[in-house]
Amino acid sequence: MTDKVVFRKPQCLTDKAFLYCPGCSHGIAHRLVAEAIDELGIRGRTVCVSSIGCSVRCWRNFDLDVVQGAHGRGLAVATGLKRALPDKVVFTYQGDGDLAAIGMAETVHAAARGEAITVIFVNNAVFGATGGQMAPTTLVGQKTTTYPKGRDPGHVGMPIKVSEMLAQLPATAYIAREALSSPKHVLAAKKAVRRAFEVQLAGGGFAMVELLAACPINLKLPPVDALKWVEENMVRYYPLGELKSPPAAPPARAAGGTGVGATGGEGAGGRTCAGGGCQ
Ligand SMILES: Cc1ncc(C[n+]2csc(CCOP(=O)(O)OP(=O)(O)O)c2C)c(N)n1
Ligand code: SF4
Ligand SMILES: [Mg+2]
Repeated sequence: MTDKVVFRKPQCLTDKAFLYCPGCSHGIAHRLVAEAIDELGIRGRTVCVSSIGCSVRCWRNFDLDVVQGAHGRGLAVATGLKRALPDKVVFTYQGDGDLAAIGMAETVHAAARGEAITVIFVNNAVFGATGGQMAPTTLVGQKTTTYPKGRDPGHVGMPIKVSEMLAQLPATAYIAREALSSPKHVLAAKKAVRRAFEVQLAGGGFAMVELLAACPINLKLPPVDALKWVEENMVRYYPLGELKSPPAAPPARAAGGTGVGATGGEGAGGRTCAGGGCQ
């Protein structure tokens, strides 16, 4: 009798332990990305552009080629990679401080150009790695080290809904938001992550999945309560689901082109600081 394997570590993950705090959502996000790449059979030609937040050392955990994009520059690095090597599957893995604060310009312009890149955007509503400063995504009233009395919209404005903003750009192909707060939501997140890779493989343009995530250490909550906080507070402000999805066959684009209206081809082309100070 042979054993039937029902669950195992994805091939795309190394044997190295995650260095994240207990209850951190980055480990779940890594697993979903790894599973999607395994299932699509693209491990040999996928390149990750890593973040500079707590997940800066995701190269330890992804058994893939990984290039580190300086803080906020992930989508500029990924643009160069995809345009130079259009046969590669290129994705960025970025936090909210990275993608939506210092990297907002790179994000908006890569999306506006319709770069054929997959973006995994892990939004935990805070600069996790550097000790819990306010991010553009920090919720109203949420206490951070830089706004200890809570975010005051009269002073710093409302949190930015990045997915909604990018979905209205004509050249974006796929934009979805899911949460990593419960098994039901994690399953939905897995589908969205896979779809974001499929869109790139089918020759579509910019594809992003925003994953609402928990940073228990900076929320100063136990892991289970941090997940509840995501579900009760983040999901209320950042609604889940697909904001934009291409029809079954997404518009094709020319290798090396900028995406909009092009045809043919597959597409154009440390250290981790868990809860503490980082570079
Ligand atoms: C150019 C540059 N500026 C600032 C920093 C310091 N820095 C490192 S991580 C980080 C915040 C990361 O927050 P986020 O992207 O939300 O990731 P998280 O740790 O929350 O997953 C900052 C400001 C840096 N590494 N490089
Ligand atoms: S500080 Fe937050 S984001 Fe960073 S590893 Fe810890 S829980 Fe995760
Ligand atoms: Mg963050």
